[in-house]
Amino acid sequence: MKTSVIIPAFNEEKSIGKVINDLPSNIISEIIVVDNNSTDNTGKAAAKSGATVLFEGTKGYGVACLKGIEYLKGKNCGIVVFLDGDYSDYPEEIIELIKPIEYNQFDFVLGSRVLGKREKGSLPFQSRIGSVVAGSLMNLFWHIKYTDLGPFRAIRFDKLIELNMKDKWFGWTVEMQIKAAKKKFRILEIPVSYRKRIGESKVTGTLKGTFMASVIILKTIFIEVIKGRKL
Ligand SMILES: Nc1nc2c(ncn2[C@@H]2O[C@H](COP(=O)(O)OP(=O)(O)OP(=O)(O)O)[C@@H](O)[C@H]2O)c(=O)[nH]1
Ligand SMILES: [Mg+2]
Repeated sequence: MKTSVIIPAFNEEKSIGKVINDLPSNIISEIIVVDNNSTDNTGKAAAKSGATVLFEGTKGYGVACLKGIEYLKGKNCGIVVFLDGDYSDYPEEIIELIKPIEYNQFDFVLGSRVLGKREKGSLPFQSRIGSVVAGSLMNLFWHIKYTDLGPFRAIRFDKLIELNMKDKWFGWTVEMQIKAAKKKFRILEIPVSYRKRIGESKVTGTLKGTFMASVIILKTIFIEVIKGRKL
């Protein structure tokens, strides 16, 4: 199946090239970096490493992901993989993420940092707590067991379109997980490794980022609850 990668990135000039270079080029059709109005040279660095660079002026993790999805429409994409641009994930592990979809055993494969090997201090306490709280709520409302809200994930492109993703910020990951559960997709969690990011933290490494992300994630969960258990 044709596999494309979408990397939302904001000010990741130091790491983006490494992320791109560690993705195994033999199994990937296209790497799309969505430069979300960076004030550094993220776009240039990504293009230099061979990625397709899209520019998105409106800030937001989900906005950037949606831009990548729009770009892939009509391009015969089979699997899309999402990945962060800070080099915390191990891009070479993409092989394990896409295999279960290639074999048509699963529709959505989520990389769990909680189940995987982590460098000490790479996954902040607040991220762990956030995953446990969000995971418990999802289990309560939709009877699905997730251990993490990690960014590294693979999904069949046609299934992703079915989800009609909307979130523009950091509710993006949890929205995908809830909607996939509601639609009864074949979902698999596999362990992925995680290390400390390169460059400056913007979300869970900062107080403001953690607060904002927590509010948005909880809001996303409750919106889906209000919408009812079925889509
Ligand atoms: N599109 C977009 N991406 C963003 C924005 N802010 C952060 N990101 C990206 O989202 C990803 C996650 O941000 P990080 O700062 O690594 O947040 P984190 O992983 O919670 O925290 P760390 O532990 O510091 O890695 C990175 O790839 C960032 O480039 C934004 O406003 N727009
Ligand atoms: Mg990070």
